[in-house]
Amino acid sequence: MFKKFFFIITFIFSLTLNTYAFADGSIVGTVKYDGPLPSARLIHMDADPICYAVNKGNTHTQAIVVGDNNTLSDAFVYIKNGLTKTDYPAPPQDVVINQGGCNYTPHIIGVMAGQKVKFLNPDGTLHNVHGLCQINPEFNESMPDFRKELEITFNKPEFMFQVQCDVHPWMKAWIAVMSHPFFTVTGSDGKFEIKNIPAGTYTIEAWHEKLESQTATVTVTDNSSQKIDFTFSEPK
Ligand SMILES: [Cu+2]
Repeated sequence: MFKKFFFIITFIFSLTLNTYAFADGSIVGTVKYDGPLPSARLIHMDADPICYAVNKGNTHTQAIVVGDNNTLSDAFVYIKNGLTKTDYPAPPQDVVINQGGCNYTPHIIGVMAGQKVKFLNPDGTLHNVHGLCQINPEFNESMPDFRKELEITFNKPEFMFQVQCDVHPWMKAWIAVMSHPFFTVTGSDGKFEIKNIPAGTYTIEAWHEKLESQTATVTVTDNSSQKIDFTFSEPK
């Protein structure tokens, strides 16, 4: 009886140890911008009375958005090279881009090939979702006020293409269609974390639409959290 109990305990302990020993690593860090800030650009929302009403007037935008301590928003951080596995399945969740307020939110997304992207149109005005893809088929879909959702699936990996609204020329978003799940976009705190990375040596890139990309090489080991910070300074 005791022997059997001892065996079970040893077995459970070894399972726990194995799970721990083979847990994947992660990469964390902060993205900053220390260059000159372009002046805020006026968006003429009054080109469309509905956009103007939702925003309660005209708005301003900045091509480069920084938070406290120069932390950079909308940087796309991802594994560029080094993965050995290639068959990562697309997650079942949709990635949503909201056109509310006549702006795309979020401004930049990553999605896996085969994963669905859903464009929402809550304002009751006309939009036109024009994807300037080159590897995936280019698309140009009208979304009149009554068309509240548009679903598009990109089947081939394609790094960064622009989506624009031909009705409201200030509306621009960016999409990266990825072959793997190791990517993220920074918020206003500039922080990023990419989890569940198998042990290996990788090239990590931080991409921003207006700034020269930054890369770093990092070796991820099991159970480790590697830290990399990126600082942008050069406009493209
Ligand atoms: Cu629009």
